Amino acid sequence: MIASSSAERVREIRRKVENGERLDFDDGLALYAPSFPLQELGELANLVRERMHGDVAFYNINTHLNPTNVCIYRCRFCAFRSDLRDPKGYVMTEDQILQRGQEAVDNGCTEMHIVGGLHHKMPYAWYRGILQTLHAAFPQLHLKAWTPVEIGWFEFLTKWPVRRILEDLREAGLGSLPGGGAEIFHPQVRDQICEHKADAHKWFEVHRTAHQIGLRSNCTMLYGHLENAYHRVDHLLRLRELQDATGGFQTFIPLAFHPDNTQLSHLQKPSVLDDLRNIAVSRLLLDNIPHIKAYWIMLGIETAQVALAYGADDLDGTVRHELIYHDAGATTPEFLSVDRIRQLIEEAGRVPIERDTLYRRVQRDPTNPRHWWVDHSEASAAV
Ligand code: V47
Repeated sequence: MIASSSAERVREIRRKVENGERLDFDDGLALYAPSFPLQELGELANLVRERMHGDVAFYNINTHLNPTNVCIYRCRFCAFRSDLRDPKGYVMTEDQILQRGQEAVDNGCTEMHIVGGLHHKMPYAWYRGILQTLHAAFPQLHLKAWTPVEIGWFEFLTKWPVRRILEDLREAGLGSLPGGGAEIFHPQVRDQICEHKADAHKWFEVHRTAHQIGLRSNCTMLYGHLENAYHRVDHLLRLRELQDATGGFQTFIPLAFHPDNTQLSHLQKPSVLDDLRNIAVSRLLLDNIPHIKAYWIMLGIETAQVALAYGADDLDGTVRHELIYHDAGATTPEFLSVDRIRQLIEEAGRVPIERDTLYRRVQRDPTNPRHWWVDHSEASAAV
């Protein structure tokens, strides 16, 4: 039974969503309150999702590359990082990186997602060289690489401004920026989980600059650790504010915290209900970001499938070589085949559409699926 004031709040939010009005901070807090029925929240988020994308659900064929796990930082939520002298630490050679590029192309990948640690000894030229080597060998593969945490580190190494670094990386082959490193922007939480690394100001400076020079990027929020609803709403509205100014974000990915092997291993993993609530609230608050991604690696396949009815319109991709979540206890498979992803989307009552990193529809040669091209016809333009 919902208290009458809560019921009124639900009605008011429903009215706003149905009329396409923007939700405010207090609405965000109300959406996160357990008294806001999850089913109704999902229904509203689905209304917006269908308004934006109809029945379509996107996926891509992609792979991950983490060139090193050695990192100067010790973020409390991270199970992936290693100390310089720890036997777990690794640095990939150029040959290994090229092999991964070849494997990606052989598997028909359109995208490689590249992030890693801030290695104590590797110069900026090494990070830039990874892009240059891959781009020269596999020019069709979109390189979505480096977060503001790495870019901030490159700033320190080169003493160049952010804009010059991004332009230099783009020249080397950078296609877009992934959404990582955002965690929770509010200093009350950020100072407890990753106090040394790029703060909210730096994170936004990098994405703003990327958008200004014409690069697209993604954005994320790591939830389910020390933050509360206030910090989550604050985080989402900061993203919405930058998007109002630049329009450069393509997709938002809520990331559920996985505690195993981290300094926060005493915490519980967020529940499926919290996962679905986060998907739905982000669809409703981020009215200006086109896509909401249900990252199946992190949510689990079943929850990601349900999320397609709670505001999400994208499942991410086939994904190979993911380490960040698997090191932190994710039990999802290492990889999903295209047939399986399409089946999951169809079972959820949606129409699967393969996209590239920039959400353009991809066509494949049925006799040779490794051969692909972007469909530029107007009828097939991705939303
Ligand atoms: O920034 C690290 C998170 C992020 C853990 O742009 C953890 O398309 C949960 O940003 N439990 C990196 N989360 C991953 C990321 C991403 C993933 C998929 C797609 C895209 C995209 C971006 O992973 C980090 C951090 O927020 N993370 N450790 C952990 N133990």
